[in-house]
Amino acid sequence: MLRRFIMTAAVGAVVSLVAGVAQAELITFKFSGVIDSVADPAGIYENRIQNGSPYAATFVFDSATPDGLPTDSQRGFYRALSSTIVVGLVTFTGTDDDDGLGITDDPSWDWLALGCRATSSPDIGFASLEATFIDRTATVFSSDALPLPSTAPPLNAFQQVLFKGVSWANGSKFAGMITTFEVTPEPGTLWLLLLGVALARRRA
Ligand SMILES: [Ca+2]
Ligand SMILES: [Ca+2]
Repeated sequence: MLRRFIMTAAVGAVVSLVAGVAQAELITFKFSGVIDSVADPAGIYENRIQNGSPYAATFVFDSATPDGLPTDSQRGFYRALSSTIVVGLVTFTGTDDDDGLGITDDPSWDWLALGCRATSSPDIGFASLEATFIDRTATVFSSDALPLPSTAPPLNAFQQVLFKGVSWANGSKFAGMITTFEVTPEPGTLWLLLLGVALARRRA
């Protein structure tokens, strides 16, 4: 009897914990591809970013982050908790409040952008980086809410996608196609959810 009570209390605690986590879940936006255009007259990238370099980006959000444009129902902006983009042999790390996701849901097009101002390692100065996803059928989004893992569209729902970066000091820049795009819960959050399911099943 006591054991059953303890198990019930434990399951209740985990379910409460999972419910709390679900309300403020960490989610990641990831995209990747290959650089196919580099303009670097001063040679600051040397051989670290060049045609054919792969890149991979990760932006982390709190799913409960508020819309920074609350009075505009067709546009939203959601600040990221962190952003990291590895391009070739250079790691760019987002630095400030401009890091985030912009979304447009209006009659003429639906549009998603993930961008950041970033420092670089090895140090080649600050850069602005941005990925844009455009749907000219205006059907992939039905609101300006932050897309969650359950509602995020697949990459092929967009007709026009592009990733680009510009270095501030000298205008050196690069761009490339986007070949993967996914929105997922953070692994830690997923583990808690699975634990909750396992305990609930055991209880039943
Ligand atoms: Ca808005
Ligand atoms: Ca729309």
